[in-house]
Amino acid sequence: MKLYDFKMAPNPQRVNMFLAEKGVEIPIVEINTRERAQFDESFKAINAISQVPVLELDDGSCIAESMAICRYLEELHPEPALFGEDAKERALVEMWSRRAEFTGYLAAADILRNSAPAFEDRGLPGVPGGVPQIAELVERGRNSMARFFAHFDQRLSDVRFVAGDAFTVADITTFVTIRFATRVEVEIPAACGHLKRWFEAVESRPSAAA
Ligand SMILES: N[C@@H](CCC(=O)N[C@@H](CS)C(=O)NCC(=O)O)C(=O)O
Repeated sequence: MKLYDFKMAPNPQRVNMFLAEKGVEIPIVEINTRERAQFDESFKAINAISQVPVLELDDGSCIAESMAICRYLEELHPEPALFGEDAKERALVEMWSRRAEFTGYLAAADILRNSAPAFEDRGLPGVPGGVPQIAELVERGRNSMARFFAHFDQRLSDVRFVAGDAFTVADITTFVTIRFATRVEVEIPAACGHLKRWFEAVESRPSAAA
């Protein structure tokens, strides 16, 4: 098994943190997306849409999409359970993971990809011909992030972790999203004390450095 990965990029970071929480190591093949390695023909044979991460199994099958990879790894290494232990927990993990990804991660990605000079012509991932930046998406992304912060702060006023009592993959997606947003100077607002408390706790886990 091997993992096509780029440590600087947020979706690979979700898988890396997941693996660290499980205590599992997989050989890494670095695909440096800053140097456009995702567009090499050899990598396109691994993932036709030129995105990382990808897990290649020993039989040559390739699994892309961070959450598909994590679900596969969860089945191989069930402990600690990071997708929930029973029907209710699994549903809550799914609910909060999707909210983190759709309202948080995609907004942060919109801000970065549509404003950073390094992402000029890279408005969307994995498009070799380039995608122009759209300035309006930056403002929309900032507004979405503000709603995301407020919503998750409210949630964390009631519970220890995003999906409930236990640390799960929903915390991983939320944490990686917030850390990613700091690259475009979007920080947790001072008023979101519950979210800040939670972020500092997750940041101190060894897996955060994976
Ligand atoms: N939905 C995919 C998204 C993968 C993705 O967007 N990966 C980015 C790195 S975070 C990438 O490969 N970017 C290539 C590019 O910018 O062209 C997942 O969850 O893994």
